[in-house]
Amino acid sequence: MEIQLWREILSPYQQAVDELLIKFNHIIQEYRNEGLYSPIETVTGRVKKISSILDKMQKKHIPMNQIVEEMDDIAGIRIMCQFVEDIDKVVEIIKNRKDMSVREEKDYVTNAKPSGYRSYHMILNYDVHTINGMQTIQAEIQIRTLAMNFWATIEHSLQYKYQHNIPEHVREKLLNAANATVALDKEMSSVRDEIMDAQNSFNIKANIVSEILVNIQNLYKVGNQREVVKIQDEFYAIYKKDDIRLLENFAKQLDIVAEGYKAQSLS
Ligand code: 0O2
Repeated sequence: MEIQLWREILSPYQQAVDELLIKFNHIIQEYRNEGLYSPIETVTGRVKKISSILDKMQKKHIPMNQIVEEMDDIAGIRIMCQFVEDIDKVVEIIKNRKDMSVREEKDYVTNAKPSGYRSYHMILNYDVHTINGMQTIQAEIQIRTLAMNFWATIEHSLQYKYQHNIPEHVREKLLNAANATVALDKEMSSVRDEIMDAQNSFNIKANIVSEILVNIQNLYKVGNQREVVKIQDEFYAIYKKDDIRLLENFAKQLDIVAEGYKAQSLS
């Protein structure tokens, strides 16, 4: 098939991947802006390579005119979570969205594949609006922990190296490694609350500090320079004390000062 035709076929898939990446990254941002722990750690996406599409068409006997209906992973999104529990949360977030409709779910977290592969898969119907109108395409979302992702990435490379015929002794090692990731995920879950607390305090502190710095920066433009330098020194002194409540109080006081200047400039 002509390259130009492939471009036309794949263009809405690229658009879907781009849009979905923005949406999932925005979810991460929203959680962090609120000083909350995000169930999504990172997200990646890709459009399947033409060579991989051709391989799959051959393997599954899919004719060219059926690929939109029958190939569900041309647009692929991978969501990485820190903890197994986060996977359920992400599934719930996706199910509650009006712009993504779930077609199919495969739970390889509860039911690992014989290879040891674990991941939660969702096939979505997703509408893309292009200059040629709206098109509904399928997208595959793989949701997994960082440990599951580590294993799957290595195993995928080995599948490629051995052309899907991994020798028995290597397969055995991979199964042992898969069991180790199950144990690792379990251990991590047992300290989840503590890790989340630490990350929440980190996010809260980072948000307060950035709020304070924006306020100080704005005061430089409108305030008395000497007073602003004094405020800045005060901030450094409080920051060194490493006490979130002191920082919160300081941010509140600074808000009042900033409001005062705003009122002055308006009157
Ligand atoms: P790629 O190169 O990642 O795109 P099939 O699509 O025929 O493989 P099915 O039932 O349609 O099988 O979908 P399934 O089993 O849910 O697998 C879809 C994708 O999940 C695969 O896409 C892989 O990305 C991933 N996956 C499934 N099983 C394994 C596994 O044992 N190891 C690893 N590393 N990944 C797996 P592709 O097209 O096979 O590969």
